[in-house]
Amino acid sequence: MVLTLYKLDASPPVRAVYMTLEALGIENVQMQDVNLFTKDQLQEAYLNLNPQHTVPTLKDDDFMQHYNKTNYLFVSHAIAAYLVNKYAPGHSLYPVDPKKRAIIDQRLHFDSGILFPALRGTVGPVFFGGEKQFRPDNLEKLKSGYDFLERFLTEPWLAGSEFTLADICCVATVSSMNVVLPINGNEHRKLYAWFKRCSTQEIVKKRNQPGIDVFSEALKSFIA
Ligand SMILES: N[C@@H](CCC(=O)N[C@@H](CS)C(=O)NCC(=O)O)C(=O)O
Repeated sequence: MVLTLYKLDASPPVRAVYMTLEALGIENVQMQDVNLFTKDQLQEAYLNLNPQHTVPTLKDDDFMQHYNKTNYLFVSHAIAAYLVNKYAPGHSLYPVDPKKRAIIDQRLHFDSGILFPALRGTVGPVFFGGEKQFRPDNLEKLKSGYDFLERFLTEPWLAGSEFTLADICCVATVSSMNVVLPINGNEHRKLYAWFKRCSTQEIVKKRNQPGIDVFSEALKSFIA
């Protein structure tokens, strides 16, 4: 198995893949930095790997052949699911039971379609557009994401009684949102408790927190 992960430590979707790799005990991964601030992702060589020019991108030499005979997979949720399916089928992070998996998939699509775009839309103008403040309408979208999560959380974890890919992918995003708009425990009680619960998980401490620290420092330097 030869895996290469194209990454940027501050990126929430990259951190979701880091946590998945850690949870599955996959260690043999070559790491390749992609500097979004110098627009490395728009270089032709990278576009050949990932026409959507995002991180993370996973190159798996054992993966099916695609365009240009390059082996790649992009979008963190697809990568996380692939890693479990390929290297630890049946793992509790992404169970095969259709009903359990359906709830996890719903949360993954929620992160992909609602939560992460809200975060990206909020920090993008600051990181890449020279703005010094978050726009109020974008902060409203973050709050709306918190409202949804508060209602999803009827059990300890986002997709039920077990920690799954739903928690991994959403906590990667929420931990960055929390830097921008701290979760208020009075207003979002269950979300606050879930976030604390996630933060005590070893994989979150080890593979998410360092990137959060980078994200947080970078954001401060752009806002200041
Ligand atoms: N839905 C994608 C989002 C990936 C994404 O937007 N990543 C950002 C960094 S956090 C990126 O690569 N931006 C550069 C670009 O879009 O050109 C995923 O889950 O992988």
